[in-house]
Amino acid sequence: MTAEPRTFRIAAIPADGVGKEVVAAGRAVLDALADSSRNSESPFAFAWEEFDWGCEFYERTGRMMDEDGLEQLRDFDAIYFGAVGWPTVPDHISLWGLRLKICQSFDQWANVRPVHFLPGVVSPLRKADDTQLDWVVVRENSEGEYAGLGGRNLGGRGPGGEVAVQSALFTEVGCERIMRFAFDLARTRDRRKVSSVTKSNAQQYGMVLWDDVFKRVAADYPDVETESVLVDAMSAKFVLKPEDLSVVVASNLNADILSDLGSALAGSLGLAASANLNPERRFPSMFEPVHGSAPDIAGRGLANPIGAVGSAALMLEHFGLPDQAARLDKAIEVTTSAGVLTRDVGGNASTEDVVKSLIDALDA
Ligand code: GGG
Repeated sequence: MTAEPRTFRIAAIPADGVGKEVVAAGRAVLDALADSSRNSESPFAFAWEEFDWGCEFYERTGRMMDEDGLEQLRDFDAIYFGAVGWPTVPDHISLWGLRLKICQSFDQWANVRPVHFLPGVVSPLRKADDTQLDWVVVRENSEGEYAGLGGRNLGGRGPGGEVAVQSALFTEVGCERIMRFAFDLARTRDRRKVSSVTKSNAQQYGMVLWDDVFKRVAADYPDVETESVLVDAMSAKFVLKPEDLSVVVASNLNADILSDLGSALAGSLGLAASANLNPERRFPSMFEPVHGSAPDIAGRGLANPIGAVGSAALMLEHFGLPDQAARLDKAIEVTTSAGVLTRDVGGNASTEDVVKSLIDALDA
């Protein structure tokens, strides 16, 4: 007699552009993985519900998601997200109306973005040839430069007279929790090191608080090496001395920029996975590729699904299925090393070709 599968309820939000293609791709791979567990001792399954929110929804309704969208999402085990943004809707409306609304309302304060170098993918980084490179950017995902505090005024002064204020918010609670998260993560890695990214020479309030909290938290982790590096120097270090990195913790904006740099150094933004975690599990966490909606290639079957499938692996880890996550990661490596690569990484495979290869490789 076979056991009843453990079923995970997942809200899929493909949203815009290539988000639709990569979420469909990720779902196909995850369903194949679940199918292959059917006769095992621990079968699992996914119950999907798809939401058509995004920029087309906005054009029809004036909203990026249903008014009670957060209520609808609250009881899912996880959210599987594609990408947000389309040229017909201002980017700040689409980002704040969907992705940031979910991240901030569900207190998904830890955004984990591994920088992973894959076999068969040519990196622009000289050292990628012979040096072991593997680091994780931990992005503070609830405050900092994305606090949404500020405003525009004085437009009445006439053309050229308006002013805008955009404030960053740094709280001790926000800094401390993301730093402890980074240190705990470092303790699980071969290299126990946390690099804090700062800009306290110029930003003498928020970033000095950030540095103070980093020193205080570091004292509780004497077994973990630390460094504090200015964001400008850290961007140079990503290129020139990446072998010295393990866990990089940074504020919302700094980590967003640095993780894009890291993905590009690994070969393409299309490869990069991410998890927006509510570590206390009071709300569902959200898993999404780092890349955006790529309107230039959307709908043409050219999108790289690896970032979305890598994000699915992070979701499986979050569900406590590390062996299944490892199967997905292995299938990704088998696929890239066999040269089944989309255009962004120098190949000519379609999204569908990559999905087929990933599914075939699940039992590799
Ligand atoms: N899948 C990631 C995504 O859709 N990103 C859109 C974007 O513009 N993000 C900017 C940000 O999150 O800072």
